[in-house]
Amino acid sequence: MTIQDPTDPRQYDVIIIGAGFAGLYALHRMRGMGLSARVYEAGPEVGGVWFWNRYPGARCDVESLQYSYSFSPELEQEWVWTEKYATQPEILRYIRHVAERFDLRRDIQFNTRVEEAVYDEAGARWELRTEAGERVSGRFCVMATGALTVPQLPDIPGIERFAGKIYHTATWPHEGVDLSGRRVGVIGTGSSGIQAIPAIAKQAEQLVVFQRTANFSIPAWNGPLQPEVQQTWKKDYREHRRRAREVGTLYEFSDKAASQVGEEERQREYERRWQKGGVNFVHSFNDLMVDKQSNDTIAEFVRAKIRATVKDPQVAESLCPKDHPLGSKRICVDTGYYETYNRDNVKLVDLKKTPIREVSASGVHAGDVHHELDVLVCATGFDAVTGALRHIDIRGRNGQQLSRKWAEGPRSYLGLMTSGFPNLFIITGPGSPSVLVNMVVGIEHHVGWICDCLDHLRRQGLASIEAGQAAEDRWVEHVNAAANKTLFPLANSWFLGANVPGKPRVFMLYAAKLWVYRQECQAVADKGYEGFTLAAVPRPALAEAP
Ligand code: NA7
Repeated sequence: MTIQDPTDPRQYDVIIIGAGFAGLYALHRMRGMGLSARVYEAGPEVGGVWFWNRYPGARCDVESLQYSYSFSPELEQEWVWTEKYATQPEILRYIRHVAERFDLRRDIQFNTRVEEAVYDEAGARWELRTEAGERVSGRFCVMATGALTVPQLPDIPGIERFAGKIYHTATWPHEGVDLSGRRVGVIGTGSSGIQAIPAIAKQAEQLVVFQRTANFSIPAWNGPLQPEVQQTWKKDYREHRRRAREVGTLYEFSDKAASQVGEEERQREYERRWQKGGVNFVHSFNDLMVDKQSNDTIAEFVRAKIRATVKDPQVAESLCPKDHPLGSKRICVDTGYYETYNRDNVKLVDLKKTPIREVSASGVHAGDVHHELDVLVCATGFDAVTGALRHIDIRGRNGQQLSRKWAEGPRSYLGLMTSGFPNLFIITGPGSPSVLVNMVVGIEHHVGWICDCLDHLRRQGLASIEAGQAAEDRWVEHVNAAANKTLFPLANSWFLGANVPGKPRVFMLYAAKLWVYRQECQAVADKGYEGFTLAAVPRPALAEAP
């Protein structure tokens, strides 16, 4: 028996917002539990961030064999990845394949942006309103809205006067952009800029890069994924997945501290890791994210690589990051990024020395120089982690607005729920490891926890769960304490909301090891959802398990 009201087809057990990796898996699992679930997706297709981010060079910086669902052994065996790091089109093909294979589309409503979600206390339901005015309701609401979904445009004087085309990397035109013969400016040198710049440099007549903060980037050494490598990995997939659940991504973690080995051993290890490439570099030693002096040694290694690669010493010096520890901003992974600055058609503008004064119809004025441009590419990032939630008017008990509650920074319990907002779950939201680990692993964990929780409510004849205030306060302190043990707070990063003017500066992620976090979540569940308030509201219990 389902509790869906047969007289009103728009009443569901669960409403899921977003049809990216998180929303699709939540739908699959909840449908499997016999719940009526409906997904609302603003875009016209599945994929979330992988649907929108189509800029030249866009690819994942987690290896493709790991950046995929683990819930179906058949799926992981049948899907064949072509490169070590998958491109955006390949990841989107994979997500589409998952939607078809598990027949998910029939429960997804596309082109539907949810504008408002209000908790009706009397009925114990979430009432949602879409942009088009449609109203739907669900006993539970799952925010699968993603951490990097609200693009951040730069607030530069005069930008609206620019006569050429302006593109943001996160909303790149689906038909592509022909940049040949064009004078292109790129603002931003985070992961997106660092991936896009080498690709744009090959197409454009001239490329001017406007850099506010130099970033650390590690070579990907990307290439075709050899069939024998893939087959060997797939033979052991269960074990790889089991270990990934403990650590997020199967990097090679070191049990040595950089501070405890000699200079020669440090350099040897850094060089070995550099030659392997990718984010794994950050794990060369186990104290790099907690000991500034140790971090200085790896940061200097990368600066030496930049100086050895970039021919113009002044340009090389501008490209050397000096104002934040390596890894305290999201480390970048590139293909030929620093080499790109040796091309004749590429110029770097160091905004620390020559800030942008204004944008005019014909280009960008930085310092005393006017750079004539036909196209401006903003690789300026996102209103990250909380952005998508801030853009929906979410109101909980007593009409409390989530954006008001989080005005001084997000507050959650386990990163999964927030007090005053019963039956509202957030996937990979603030207060959880979120973007600090492989997102697919984090998503599968959260969806699994939420499904176990719904199952518990159903078995106990309960219908409502809400984070307790005291438990939430303790969790927020715990998350802050974990961050303060690391070097993360030393950078002006989007992890802290520092890239969005007016956003409170709070480290939004839980920086503990993934296995610690998973154990903490499990312990709470094992103790009957300790710290949460569970209630049997006067409504029928959830549908019985099939
Ligand atoms: P990021 O990492 O937030 O990078 C944005 C870049 O844009 C960064 O270099 C910013 O400099 C720069 N920026 C932002 N606003 C301005 C203005 N007004 N003027 C000049 N430069 C500016 O976003 P990405 O899209 O590259 O990457 C996001 C994540 O997506 C990535 O980490 C992966 O996980 C996938 P700043 O450093 O703030 O000085």
